[in-house]
Amino acid sequence: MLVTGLEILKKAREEGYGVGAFNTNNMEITQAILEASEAKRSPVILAMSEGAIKYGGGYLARMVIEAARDARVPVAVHLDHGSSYEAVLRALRLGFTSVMIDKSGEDFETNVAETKRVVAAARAVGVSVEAEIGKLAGVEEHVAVDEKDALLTNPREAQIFAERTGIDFLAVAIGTSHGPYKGKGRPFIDHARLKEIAELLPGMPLVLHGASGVPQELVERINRAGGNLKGAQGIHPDDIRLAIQGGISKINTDTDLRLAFTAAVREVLMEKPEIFDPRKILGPAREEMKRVVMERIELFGSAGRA
Ligand code: TD3
Ligand code: ZN
Repeated sequence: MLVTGLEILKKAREEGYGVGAFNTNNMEITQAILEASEAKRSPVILAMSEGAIKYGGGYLARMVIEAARDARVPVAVHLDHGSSYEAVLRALRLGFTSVMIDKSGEDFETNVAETKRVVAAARAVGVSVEAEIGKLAGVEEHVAVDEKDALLTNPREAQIFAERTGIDFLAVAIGTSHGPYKGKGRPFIDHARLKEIAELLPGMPLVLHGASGVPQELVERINRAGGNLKGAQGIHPDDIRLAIQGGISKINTDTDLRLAFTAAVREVLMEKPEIFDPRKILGPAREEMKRVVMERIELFGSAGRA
């Protein structure tokens, strides 16, 4: 059933578990996410970026929303990293039940003002809003400590931002980054900073972007089957568990599904050179992604919560 993002995340925050927001841009990914969530009796968030909406056209977005309606678990359809008021309005018109406006790259006052406009529009049609404060990308090991501090979310600023904008959930920067290269060894996650933010924003569901685990087993399979993903590294499962305890309710995962898809497709094409039926190539990829989503659901603690 299709529900708002807040309906899913409010309960998650109160009961102390995380819910996965998995990115989709085609039918097989959508099916993998929903089949896994139904199998685990877990609520779930289907995320689409502007790029994904553009790639698939309006009918892909409508298909994703239809699939969410048909699902036997609560599903929110969410705009990921909306870049403008106009992009949010397009998502609202398509029927999304949750939107993110990401003006974290702008100065604080611009971020507040733009986010407020989106909250006003979304509120009018009962849709939940996520916004971001702090910067995710570029938190590399060679960045100096004081620079790092400037990039990560400032707890007091987060509190003021949430009060002034009226958002429903807040994305924070605590050391994660997008994509398969998140740092060397175990990337540092600033749990102390998260604790401060959560204390200043009691009850507010917090969002962790760039949270993929980048399973080494998948990286190795991709590399063995002709890929090249040297040095890929994700967020440690213990850091995900700790972050959920610390107030994170929505955990964004895209890279892990891309890796699962790529591993399966590479292996099928390499091991079965006689096949040419798209279903025989994409079917195994769907199964591999489903397996990854089920694992993530177990890690987040959302199994059985639907
Ligand atoms: O917002 N997203 C998904 C889009 C990022 C492109 O991969 C995330 O925060 C997912 O992060 P991750 O760790 O899966 O790249
Ligand atoms: Zn993100």
